[in-house]
Amino acid sequence: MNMKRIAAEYAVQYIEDGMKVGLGTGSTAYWAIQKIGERIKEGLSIQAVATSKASERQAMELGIPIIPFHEIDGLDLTIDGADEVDLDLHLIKGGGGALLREKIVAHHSKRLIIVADERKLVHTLGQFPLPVEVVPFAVEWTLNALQRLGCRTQLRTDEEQLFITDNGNYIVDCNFGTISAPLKLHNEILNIPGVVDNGLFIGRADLAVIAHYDGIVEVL
Ligand code: ABF
Repeated sequence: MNMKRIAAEYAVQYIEDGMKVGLGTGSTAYWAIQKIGERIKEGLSIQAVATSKASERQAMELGIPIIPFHEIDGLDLTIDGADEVDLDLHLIKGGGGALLREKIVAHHSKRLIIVADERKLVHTLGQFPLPVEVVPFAVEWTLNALQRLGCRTQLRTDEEQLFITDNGNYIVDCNFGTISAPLKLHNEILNIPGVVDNGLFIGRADLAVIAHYDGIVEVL
């Protein structure tokens, strides 16, 4: 079994009957949703919201009850992936282009459990280009403002077309190299008009389930 699946299935153990659950996005969260679907067939009773159209489709195919946001005022638990996890559990997310919905869902969850294989664990964030969601209007000026923060920017494409998020925006991948002050950078980026949000999740994760290639599952 692959490490992402081991981490994801381990985290699904934290889900209890009656919970309201946030479903993450990406190839690791995929396995958590699959496992939840299995548990639903065994009688688990939960309500869920998804952090992307892709995860929502997967959940509905598995019979996981997806509920409208107006029917609940928050979530008990969200299980999601990440691109980088540091030892303070600060994250870089957004490699899958879903960072805005992921951050909204994480913000309204009592617990956020991150699932990843050991490759995602880093001492310092930034090796992975930081995804930033921006509106299309005046995007060139927004790119310039991001570059002035000290990064090389790349508008994300998908099969030679500009990548469009579920929210109709663009993703800019920002190469900072290393991010020594993630909270400061997070706030500087949010201060740029045209930026919707960025993939720095500072102090939002409560737990990280890391699957190592020697078979050990580490809970941070
Ligand atoms: C999603 O999962 C994204 O925020 C993150 O980029 C991605 C991690 O990718 P994967 O689990 O496919 O390695 O939550």
